[in-house]
Amino acid sequence: MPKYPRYAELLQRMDAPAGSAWGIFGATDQLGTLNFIGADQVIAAAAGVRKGRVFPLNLPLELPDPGFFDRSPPEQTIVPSHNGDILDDYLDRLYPQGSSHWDALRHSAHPEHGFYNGVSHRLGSDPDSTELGVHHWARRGIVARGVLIDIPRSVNDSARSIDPLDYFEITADVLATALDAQRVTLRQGDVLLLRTGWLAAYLLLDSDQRAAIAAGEPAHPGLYGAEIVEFLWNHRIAGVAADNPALEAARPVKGIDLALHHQLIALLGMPLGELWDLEELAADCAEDNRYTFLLVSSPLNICGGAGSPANALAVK
Ligand code: UVW
Repeated sequence: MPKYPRYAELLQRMDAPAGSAWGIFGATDQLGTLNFIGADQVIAAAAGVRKGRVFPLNLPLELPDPGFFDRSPPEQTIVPSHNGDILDDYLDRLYPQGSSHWDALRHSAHPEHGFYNGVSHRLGSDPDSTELGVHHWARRGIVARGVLIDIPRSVNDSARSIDPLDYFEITADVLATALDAQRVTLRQGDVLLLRTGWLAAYLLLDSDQRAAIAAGEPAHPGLYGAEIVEFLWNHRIAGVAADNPALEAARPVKGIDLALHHQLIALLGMPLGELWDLEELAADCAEDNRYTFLLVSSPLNICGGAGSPANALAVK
C-alpha cells in the first residue's frame, strides 16, 4: 500500500501549494482522493453487506424546487410515437448539480492557486478542455465503504440542540464525538455521509417556505474549520457528501464562504456531495446501530462535467 504524507507534511510543501495533495497521486491525476479506494477497500466494503437492504440516496431530480444557486429543476417533455405505444422523454435545463449530486474536481478552483493538481485557472473559460471532468470518475465508478455520521442523533442533546434550518458548525471535534457515539473507526477509502437534519426539515416545508429559502441563501448546519481538512486527509477519506445544499455550514443571508470547497476540492482533490437523501438509511442505522455499509455511486459519464447526479445506493 502506498505511504501517503500526513497533513502536517502537506502544509510544509514548497513544491506545490501548502496544504495541497497536488502530485501525490500523479502529475496528471484526475481522480483525487478516490485513489484511496483500492481493490482491498472494495472487497472489505462488500463483505460488510449482511441484511441485503438497499437504500437509494437520491432525491427526485425535480427537488429542490425552486432550486438553489440559480440551478432550476429540469423540465420533462414526453415524446410519444408509434400511435402512442412508445414513449420517449427529454429533460430541458438539467443542472447535474441541481439535486443530489457530486461536485467534480473542475467545479471549484482555489482563488489563489487554481484547480486541483495545478490545472490552470483558464479551465473555466476554455470550452475545449475536459480536464478534471466528472467523466473520469464515471469511467471508474465509486464503490467504497460508506460511513453515515448522524449529527442530530449522535450529538444533539438539550444543551446543544441544532436547528436544522440554521447555521451550526460541525467541526472535526463534533465529527469525532459522533463517530465515537456510533462506535465507528474510520478506514482508508471510506466515503463519509453526513446527516445534518437539513433535508428532513426542508421536506416538511410548504411550497411558499421552500420558495423563501431558495430566494435567499439557504442557512444550514455543515462542516466548518481548518481542522476538518486535516481530519479528512489524515483518515484517508475518499469523499464526503451531506444532506444539505453546500456541505459547509451556511449562515443566514451571508451563505457559505466556500473555504472548504477550495481546500478540499481544489487542494486535496476530494469529491464533495450535496443534497443526498440519507433519511431512510439513517433510520435503519439507528435501528440496528450499524453505521457502515457498501456505497455504490455511478456518476454520469458527462465529458468535462462540473458535477453529476449522485446516482448512489447504500447496501447494508
Ligand atoms: C456551490 O457551489 C455554491 O454549491 P455546491 O457545492 O452545492 O454545488
